[in-house]
Amino acid sequence: MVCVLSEEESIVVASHRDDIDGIASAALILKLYPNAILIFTTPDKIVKMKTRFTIVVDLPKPPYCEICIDHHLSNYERLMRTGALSEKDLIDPNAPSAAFLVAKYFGLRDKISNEIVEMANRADSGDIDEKLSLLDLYIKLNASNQEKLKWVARKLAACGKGIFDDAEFKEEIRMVRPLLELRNKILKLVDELLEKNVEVAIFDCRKINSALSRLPPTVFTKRGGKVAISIYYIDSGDLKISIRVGATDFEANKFAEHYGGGGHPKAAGIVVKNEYVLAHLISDFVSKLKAYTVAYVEVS
Ligand SMILES: [Mn+2]
Repeated sequence: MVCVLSEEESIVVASHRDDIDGIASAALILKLYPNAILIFTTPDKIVKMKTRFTIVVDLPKPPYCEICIDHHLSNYERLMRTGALSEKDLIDPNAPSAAFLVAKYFGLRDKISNEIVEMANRADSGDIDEKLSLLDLYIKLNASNQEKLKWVARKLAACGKGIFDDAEFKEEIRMVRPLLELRNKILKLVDELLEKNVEVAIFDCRKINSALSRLPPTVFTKRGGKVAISIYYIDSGDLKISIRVGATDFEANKFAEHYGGGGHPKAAGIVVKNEYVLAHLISDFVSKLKAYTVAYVEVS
């Protein structure tokens, strides 16, 4: 599928702000439309936005959107259910990444585009080496900084995997290096819990850098754990709970909705106003999953 948009000046693109796939998808669009207006955001925010988007990538389709390109099953199911899927959209839950679909949609086959897609595919499948980890952490650390995210998307569009040899990029990621150690520690911790047959984990991430706060439950459920949550602070100073679900029928969104949060069955989030609500929420969570072996872990 090759699609060429005409009026480049008015192209507004939204992409996922938190990971390599989102930034890689934006980078591919920049290769075609260097003057596109980029907005990096989150799944919960995009669906409430009233902006007219030309292209929305790696995110659920918002109300005013010409083309949505995504690989999340939850987005696909929602669009099928609401009848909001259009002929211009490309939603393939079997695709290895959203960037893969962007390249396919626009017929991008040059060397740099292929490298960008490969990086996104590896990142989304969890096949991450040290270099990709640094890029991922850099993105997470700058998740609320639009300018930094645009900068890295442009770098990626210009250099492909050559970004890792770029002097400016190397300088930028120096501050990320210390986090790499913590990241490896978290991966080891998760494996140890799974070896001990822990099925449900509560990760208290209040003491670690917020760039890594959602990593423990994500990896835990990807590697065989049933359900996991992490507790951490967000920019507003409020507490946030992220819920991730593996191979079990516990529904993250149902649980989250009860506390004013939301999401989909496999991933949801809740903003908690105080410690009292947090205590209640955790005891409720544990009692709903009492059939499993539950562990509480303070990550530091
Ligand atoms: Mn993705």
